[in-house]
Amino acid sequence: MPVFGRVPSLPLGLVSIASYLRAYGHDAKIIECLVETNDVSKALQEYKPDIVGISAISFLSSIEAKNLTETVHASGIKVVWGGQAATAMPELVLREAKPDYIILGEGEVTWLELVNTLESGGNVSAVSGLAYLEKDKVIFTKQRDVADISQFPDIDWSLIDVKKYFSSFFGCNKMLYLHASKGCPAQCTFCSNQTFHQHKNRCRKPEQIMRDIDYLYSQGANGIYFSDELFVPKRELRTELCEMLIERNYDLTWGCQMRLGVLNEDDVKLMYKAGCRWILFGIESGNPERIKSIRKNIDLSIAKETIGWCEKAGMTVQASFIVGFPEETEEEIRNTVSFAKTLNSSIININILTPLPNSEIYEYAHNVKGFSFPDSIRGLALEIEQNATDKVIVNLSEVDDVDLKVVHYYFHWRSFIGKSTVKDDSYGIIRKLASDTFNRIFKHGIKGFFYGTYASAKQFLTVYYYSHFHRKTRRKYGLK
Ligand code: B12
Ligand code: SF4
Repeated sequence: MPVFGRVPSLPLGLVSIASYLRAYGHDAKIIECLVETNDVSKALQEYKPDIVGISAISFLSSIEAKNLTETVHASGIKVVWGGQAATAMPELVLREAKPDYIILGEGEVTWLELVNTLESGGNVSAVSGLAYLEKDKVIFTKQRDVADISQFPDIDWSLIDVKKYFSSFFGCNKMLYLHASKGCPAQCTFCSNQTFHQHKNRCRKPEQIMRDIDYLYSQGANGIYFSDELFVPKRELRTELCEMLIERNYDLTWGCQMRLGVLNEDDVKLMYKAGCRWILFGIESGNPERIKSIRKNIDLSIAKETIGWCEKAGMTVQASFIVGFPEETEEEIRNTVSFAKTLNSSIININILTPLPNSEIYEYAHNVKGFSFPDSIRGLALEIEQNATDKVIVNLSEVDDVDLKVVHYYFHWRSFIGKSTVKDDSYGIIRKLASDTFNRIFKHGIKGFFYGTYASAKQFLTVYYYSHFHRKTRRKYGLK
């Protein structure tokens, strides 16, 4: 039974780990609670696994992961957690949810070593990349280096039915996530990805990515959102992939996340020809000093030109900014707003800073503002993660909370009503977003319809309130 109000999304992490295990001679199966079964006990009785891995990419999903851990333990089976959230707060997870082990960072290689060690009766303390409790003490084994993912086996798509994960995004109604590369070499102080990927970008082989796209397309997919923090920064690999896509000439569009300074105009034209129709640039601030202090390490002076190339080619560009940095002033925010407006990107996002676990900015929030994360999974999920970019979780700046919200929601509203500059597309962003929302609402039955309508209406009213009232604040930041 689909969990009410939640859209299932391709569990790429689990698929990648299970494919890896199968390639090395182990049996593996994916039980997807969102689309396949709610009766995990029954599934366990049927399959009889020796060990169960649970994916905890977020604290929101960790609430269910905790219940699931109890169910699996009740069948006398060992439980391993992995994913971004489990890696970010291992001690809390070990003490509260009580999995037997947490695999820190990427799961493939560690999982294989762990099952081999358990099978042979070896000592798990020799397996790098693990955290576990021993006599109430948290043990961390040696840190594991990130893997060379270009050497990973092909994804075994027989593990799941990809059609169950189609969702709507940017006009595609059968969109799926896929990873082409992983990690980002930059070291932004507000980002949590850097610890996870140890500042290293690694790319899968272009022909391997293409085999995945061939398969997903054969199953009916008409959109791919590359989940990479930074989409294939190496030009030769990106070009190889784009050329294969051009040769295939599929009726399929895709989107990705990029950093300023990676693409030149020819790259942009090639990506467009290969089907790229939406692209996100994280720019964060319009102030060069702030760019330096958050170690974003981009050149703001090329932003307008780069975005111009993409928009001219026909892509919808989302330029993403943050307000609420430590000691940020009104003037700084005004500069960011006016800089953002000069870029002529189809969508401008201005999010409110949230200190994330494992980010350097959390240290500041903690040491200077006395901020601490809630000490429970539920607290982290509901107080921090849920709608994080819409809420002021801790205000590190020198402006009022309401100022941050007005700036954030004003741009939200603009993207609601904005017209897409996509050249070969006759409808605007609002129609795209509305069609995506309706598709999602209708796909999930009557309960989904009411929940979706309620959530959308609530969101719409909040956006409307902050973007249309508070005139004085709007004027202060040059928001007409
Ligand atoms: C696609 C995606 C989604 C999809 C869901 C993907 C899915 N079903 O797995 C959707 C859109 C639904 C989504 C939603 C959310 N997401 Co999200 N998402 C991503 C994204 C862009 C890619 C993940 C991915 O598929 N990567 C490719 C696969 C191969 O790698 P992977 O998932 O990391 O898996 C590897 C490891 O994590 C580990 N692993 C994963 N699972 C397991 C399980 C076991 C047992 C083991 C051993 C290891 C292991 O091994 C895997 C293989 O190497 C990441 C950012 C990123 N680039 O990683 C954010 C990210 C994971 N999301 C994030 C967040 C915050 C959310 C939301 C809370 C956002 C929100 N406010 O609503 C929700 C929560 C949804 C939920 N119910 O959990 C954060 C997590 C931050 C954190 N906790 O530290 C990330 C890191 C983005 C960010 N930088 O802020 N997300
Ligand atoms: S460029 Fe993006 S992914 Fe890379 S460290 Fe900065 S915020 Fe994180």
